[in-house]
Amino acid sequence: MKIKSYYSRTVEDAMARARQELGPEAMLLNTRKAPPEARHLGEYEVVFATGISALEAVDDLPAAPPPPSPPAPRSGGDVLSTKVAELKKELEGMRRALTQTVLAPSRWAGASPDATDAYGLLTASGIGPELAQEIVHGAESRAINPGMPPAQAAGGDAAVFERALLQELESRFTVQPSLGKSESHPAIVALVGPPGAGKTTTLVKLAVNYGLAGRRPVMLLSMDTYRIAAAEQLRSYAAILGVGFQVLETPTALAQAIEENRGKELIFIDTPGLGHGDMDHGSSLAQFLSTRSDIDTQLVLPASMKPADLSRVVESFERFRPQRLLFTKLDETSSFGPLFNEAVRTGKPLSFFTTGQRIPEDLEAASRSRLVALVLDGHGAQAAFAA
Ligand SMILES: Nc1nc2c(ncn2[C@@H]2O[C@H](COP(=O)(O)OP(=O)(O)O)[C@@H](O)[C@H]2O)c(=O)[nH]1
Ligand SMILES: [Mg+2]
Repeated sequence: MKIKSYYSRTVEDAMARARQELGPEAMLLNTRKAPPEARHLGEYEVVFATGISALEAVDDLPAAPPPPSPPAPRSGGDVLSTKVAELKKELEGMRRALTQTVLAPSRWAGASPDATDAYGLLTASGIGPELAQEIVHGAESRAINPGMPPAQAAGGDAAVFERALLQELESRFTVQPSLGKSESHPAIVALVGPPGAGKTTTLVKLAVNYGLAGRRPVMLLSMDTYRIAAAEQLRSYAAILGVGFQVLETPTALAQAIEENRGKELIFIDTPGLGHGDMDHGSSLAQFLSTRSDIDTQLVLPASMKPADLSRVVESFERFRPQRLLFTKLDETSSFGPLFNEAVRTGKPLSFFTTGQRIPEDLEAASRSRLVALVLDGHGAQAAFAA
């Protein structure tokens, strides 16, 4: 067996060189930041082993009984089994000596046990493997502060790494918990999204917390004439709250209602929930909202949605040109990675989170530290919602 290190500016580059030279049989043992004494060779080091293919099973053997040996001349068998035992020992010792071992992408390891744990935590929360690796690399770079003693620089200090990880996660997305375009008065907010996402209830929560609570005059407009009686839900809330309410059938009527209510401070527009099959029904509204630069269109998405569905829904609502993402039902999931993935992938700021059915209480301004805490401790956060 032969062990060889490759150094380069990026892990990918070092891996590519190793694979080119050693071929596909070589086994990746370790990926890490190059130690300071080898840093001049490249920022990252990847370690490969070759010539172990016949012994791959050895990896799992220490606890298992040895397989029955085929009938062979006794002396030859002894030599072979001694050799195998020696190699097994060597391999096991090497594995322990390495701080981490990479055997499969799902068990990717960083430069330190902290990095490996972080990767496991991020992927377990639903963050995509590639993004999780990028984040851990980013955190490792942050943790290596040239002004620090080498022990900390090598990532030995768990607290340093943890802080770096939090900073790295927070740097990956933005939040903008506000309503309306800054240049527009009144503030006009339209909520769009799939059926049942929580648009109508969220709109009422926002109207109470950001309108009524601050004595700002509010108008509620509903374009939700797609389902029978859908607008009635909002009409009854408007009556309870004592705020103006109108149902509009067409974008032209909506534009006119906005003009008539210029004296208000906040105008909320509720829209029909459009599923995959009914996007055509929303095309004139999409056309209208995507071209009105004074309207702040926010895409409402349930945090509990499956990752693949989430991405598909985000794509299909692009025609509305939503500027921000508003996540609902955070109380219904314990993995917040998919939400994080979308925030990173789209680059759209997060505006608000809703955390339950209570109106108006279960609403939060989106915050970066909050989402990062949720990603890292989903189940703990669940208990907090339930409280
Ligand atoms: N658990 C939970 N349920 C919510 C939340 N927000 C809305 N809902 C519920 O989701 C359902 C659909 O809400 P609705 O506002 O009518 O969705 P819309 O079709 O997008 O307008 C209702 O039963 C709401 O009470 C939330 O944050 N958590
Ligand atoms: Mg609704």
